[in-house]
Amino acid sequence: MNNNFPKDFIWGTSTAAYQIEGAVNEDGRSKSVWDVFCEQDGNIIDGSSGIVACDHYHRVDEDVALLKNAGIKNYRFSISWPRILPNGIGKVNPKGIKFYSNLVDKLLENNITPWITLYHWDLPQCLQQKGGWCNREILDWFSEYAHVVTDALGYRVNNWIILNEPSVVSFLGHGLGFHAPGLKGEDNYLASVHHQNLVIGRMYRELKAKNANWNIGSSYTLLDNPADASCKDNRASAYMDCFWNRNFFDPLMKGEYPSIMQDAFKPWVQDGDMELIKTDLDFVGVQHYNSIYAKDDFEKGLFGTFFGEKPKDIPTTDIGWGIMPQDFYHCLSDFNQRYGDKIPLVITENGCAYYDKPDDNGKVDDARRISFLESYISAVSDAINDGVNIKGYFVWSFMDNFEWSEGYAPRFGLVYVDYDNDCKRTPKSSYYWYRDFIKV
Ligand code: GCO
Repeated sequence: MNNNFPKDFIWGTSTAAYQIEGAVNEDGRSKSVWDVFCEQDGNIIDGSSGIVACDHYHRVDEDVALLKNAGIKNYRFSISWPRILPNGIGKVNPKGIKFYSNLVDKLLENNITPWITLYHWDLPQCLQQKGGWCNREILDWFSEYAHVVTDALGYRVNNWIILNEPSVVSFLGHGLGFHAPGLKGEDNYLASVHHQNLVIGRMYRELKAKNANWNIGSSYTLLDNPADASCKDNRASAYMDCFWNRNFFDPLMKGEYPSIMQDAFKPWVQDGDMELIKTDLDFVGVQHYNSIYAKDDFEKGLFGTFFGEKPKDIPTTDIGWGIMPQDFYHCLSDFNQRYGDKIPLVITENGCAYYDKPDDNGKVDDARRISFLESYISAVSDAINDGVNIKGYFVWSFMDNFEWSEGYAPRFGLVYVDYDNDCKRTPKSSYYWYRDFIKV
């Protein structure tokens, strides 16, 4: 496959703190909601947690060298809030700052541009005890945290992602209870959506006022609009579309919640909120893996809506997620039609999970990942050719890691991690393929 993308197209890879760092009890870090969620029986399929993860906390030099050897020029990672502010707010932990400061220095020394996600799901547990995302005070807590991080790193870092996938935090974490903090119900769902939307609007303005040169966005899921997919259940499809896409993009781009959700959100919306949320971010980060189908389910679902079955004839990755690059293309062009092309998109995550392991010669030949990436990157190229304003693409993930409730079985990495052998790293075939593909 030839790389016909513009010369200034941004190619990168992504990770997240809790999924790779480990060292959860070291250097003054306090517990996050994910530590606590993992401790509770039955929440994580294999009973695992991020206690060790990829041990990245102790292997920064090795991991930066791996990035460099793949010619990766942009690396997206997240900051662990409980490492920086173990009490959620208040006293700053200098050892937490030092860890990320050193990582940033190492990246820059190797000509790798950092893209920092301020929040990738690991809320300090002490703030959860005060209501977490359901408490409107989180706007102030988040602001304090974001200023501590940007004060410490902002003179060397230009690219900021405020939140990662608020849809997952709300739907899986506050609506259905499948992710931390394990809350359920419509009220928790609605409060967490609205407060995350407000945090994005407020932090964009505050950080931009601090440094107008920063490139500031936020990352969202972008899933195929299920009402257009083969799903026949239109009521449930319309709600699913709201849960994954419209409850976030409509307020951000149009300053209003989708009409079918407006009454439900009313109790949480105060004067001026929608004006604060409607924001011209510098870029919208979009992340895509799978298409989601919907069905009516008034017992298990939220607003009577639960996951439906995907059609049987769809090819899948090893974890059963559909391989549907045409749906990715459709999402991107649909986004353009709904919201226009004024704000550039950056694909801040896309990737696939396969179980490939080292063969007898120690080689991890993940040919299926290469063909997955080729087909999805082609979809990005087609979307650009059809006028969608896309500036970059980041593979999820740089290395295999802790896949939340699914534990360690799903392997999304370009680099294999041998969890039974001191987290030894082995670049897979896709690592070398990506290196050659993005070479300028
Ligand atoms: C997400 C997160 C990542 C996941 C990845 C694969 O989108 O869920 O940003 O942390 O690991 O998406 O599921």
